[in-house]
This record gives sequence, C-alpha cells and structure tokens, in this order.
Amino acid sequence: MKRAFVTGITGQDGAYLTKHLLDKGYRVFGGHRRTSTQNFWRLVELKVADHENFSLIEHDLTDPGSNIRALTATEPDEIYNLAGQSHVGVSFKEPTLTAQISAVGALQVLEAVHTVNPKIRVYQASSSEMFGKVQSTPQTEETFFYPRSPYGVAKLFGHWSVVNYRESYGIFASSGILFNHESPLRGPEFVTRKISIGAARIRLGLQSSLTLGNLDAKRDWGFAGEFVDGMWRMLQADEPDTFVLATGVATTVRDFATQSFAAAGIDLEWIGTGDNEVGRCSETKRHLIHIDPAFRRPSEVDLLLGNPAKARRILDWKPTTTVVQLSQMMVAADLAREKAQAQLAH
Ligand code: NDP
Ligand code: GDR
Repeated sequence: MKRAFVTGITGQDGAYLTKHLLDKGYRVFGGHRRTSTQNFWRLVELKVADHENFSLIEHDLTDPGSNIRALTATEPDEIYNLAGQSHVGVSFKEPTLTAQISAVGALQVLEAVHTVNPKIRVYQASSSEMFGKVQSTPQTEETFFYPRSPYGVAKLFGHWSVVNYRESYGIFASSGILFNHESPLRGPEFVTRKISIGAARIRLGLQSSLTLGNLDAKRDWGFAGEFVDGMWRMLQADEPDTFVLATGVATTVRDFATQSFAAAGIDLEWIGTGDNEVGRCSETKRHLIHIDPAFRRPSEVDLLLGNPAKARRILDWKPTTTVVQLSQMMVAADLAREKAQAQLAH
C-alpha cells in the first residue's frame, strides 16, 4: 500500500486529493495546523474523514521541526505540498507571512525530504499567478514569469526551489503550475464561490446584493476534482518535471457572474462603467451586483489562459468540465446548502 503525506489537508485541494488517493488504495496522512476552531468540513462533505486509511497529523509548514517530524512519523512514498497562504489579495496585506508560509515553507519541505529520505517523491503546488503580467498567451511551461503579487513572488521561490533540489540532489520533485480550479468546496473568499453563494442567497431572498472588484480580469477556471488527478499523475511519471494544468478557456469575472446568476434563475444585464458598473436583474431592474474598489488589488493579473498540452502528452491528463458546468455545479450546491441552513433556522 502506497503512503502519501498531504499538507494543507483542510483546504479545497487537500480534500479532493485525499479522496482521490484513498480511492486509489493509498494510506493517506493529512497535515493540519492547530486552529482554535476545527475546520474539517470539506473532509466530512467528501466522506473521507472517517476512512480507515486516513489519519490526521499536526503539521505547520513554517516550523522546520514539524516538517521533519511529520515525514519521520508518516514515512511517505509521496508528499503533496498543498499548504499555503493561498489568497492573492490577502498577500498584499500580509506579504511577509505569505513568504514565510508559501516560499520558505516550501523550501523547508524540500529540505526535510533531503534530510529524512531523498527517495520521497514531492509535488509542489505552484501557480499560474507566477506568470503575472501578461507576456504571451496561452501560457506554457516556457512562458516568462513576471509575478504581480507577494503571493506570486512567494510561489516563484517555491517553484525554483523545486527545480534546484531536483537538479542538486536528484530528488523526484515536480512543480505543478496550476491555473485557477474551483468547486463547491472552494473557500468563500475567492471570487467564484463568492459569486455562487451570492447568487444562491439573492435567489432565495436571503441577501439583497453582492459587491465585487475587478470584473474585467480573465481567468482559466477548471474543476478542482479533475486537477488533483493531474497532481497524482505528475508523481507517477517516469521523470520529475514542471507541468501546466489548465483548461485552455478564459472567462471574465463578469461573464462568470452572468453564468452563475443564470444558473440560479436570474437573468443579469450590465449597465454603467468602471466603479459605477452595476449588474441588474433584467426583469425587475433591481441592482444586484455593485463594485467596491476595496476588492481591487494594487497590481492585477489581467489574463491567465493556460495551454495544458504537455500534461496531456506526457501524463495523459485532460480536463472535461466546462466553466458553465462548473458555475452550475457551484450554484446548485450553494442553493442546497442555503436552503438547508434556512430550514434549520426555522
Ligand atoms: P486553500 O486555501 O483552500 O487551502 C490552503 C491550505 O493550506 C489549508 O489547509 C490551510 O490550513 C493550509 N495552511 C496555510 N498555512 C499553513 C501553515 N503554515 N502550515 C500548514 N498548513 C497551512 O487552498 P487550495 O486548496 O485552493 O490550494 C492548495 C494549494 O495550491 C495552495 O498552496 C494554493 O496556493 C495552490 N494553488 C491553488 C490554486 C487554486 O486555484 N485553487 C491554483 C494554483 C495553486 P488552514 O485551514 O488551517 O488555514
Ligand atoms: P486568484 O483568485 O487571485 O486568481 O487566485 P480570486 O478568485 O481571488 O480572484 C480572481 C480574479 O477575480 C477578481 N475579483 C475578485 N476576487 C476576489 N477574491 N474577490 C472579489 O470580490 C473579486 N472581484 C473581482 C480578482 O481581482 C482576480 O482578478 C487563485 C487562488 O486560488 C491562488 O491560490 C491560485 O494560485 C490562483 O487562483 C491560480
């Protein structure tokens, strides 16, 4: 039975990857940091929390001893380093913390592997945010990096550390440059989930409107459940390498909102420009989406659009969920949750 240690188990990808690995017959150890309130709701939703081959282990990426102890205790064949301060907007407010977790933390995982057992295969959660300011599209493994946020800079450090440990010590370490991937388990502070919750609550009369930032940003949005399979495939390959995982289709935030509100049965139309732009219901003319400049970032990434051809060629990985299906899946889940919540309250 193969053994895997997954850091960041309480996050979106941690939950989906754990389910994927358990379905493949792995023994999975999930790293979680101590928090004053437990947050295992995703593991519960995917029904992996009580699985006989799953255990939790306390782990904080920023503590060197914690990394060493986690590897010594779990003796994994593979480690998936998913832990991180993953919010780009927050990284502008907490740049040092972001670097400590997502840059130095990634290095410490590699150093722990180098120290404890250099045969452990490593997956590092790198990001399309490293491409930042658009140099060319679609973005591939060869595209020049130009990060535009403390988050992107930190992830680039992690990415190059992976390449360095691969070349210096022969460690099987792969870097997955993943474009945005979403799901009903996405954190509510990311724009897709913020929209799906907002659409569901407005539809049910629980909320009157939603505020967003930059509607013009374009992202290549895929389904997280399919992206974790790409992570696993990277560690089954003959050689460690760098791979882009993306869908190859970019959508504006505005269009994602229009699709999501349509999935909730609300036809949106857009009026005005800039910070005065409003999304209103075409039927009632009620204003449902406003702009709040506070949600804009000091420097923005305008367009992320990936070409996953290398992953398709070498890993035989291909996503199939379209962005419209994704928005429908997310809105359906939030409508069901909000209805259940509202029933509980009565
Ligand atoms: P989430 O924000 O949902 O999860 C992040 C996880 O990291 C949480 O479990 C969090 O724990 C944990 N974490 C944060 N700080 C520490 C720490 N110091 N020590 C240990 N664990 C910590 O992110 P996702 O699941 O969406 O993403 C997984 C990884 O992939 C992240 O590194 C992200 O940056 C990267 N990524 C994500 C993409 C996406 O579109 N989802 C695209 C490209 C890269 P806690 O619950 O305690 O906060
Ligand atoms: P991103 O995702 O920054 O791409 O990082 P996010 O959903 O936060 O933003 C996507 C785009 O939407 C714009 N936007 C808003 N964003 C948020 N969060 N809230 C708003 O109200 C809002 N309005 C508009 C943003 O400006 C941006 O252009 C995600 C994370 O998962 C990272 O960890 C990961 O590395 C990258 O995707 C790839």
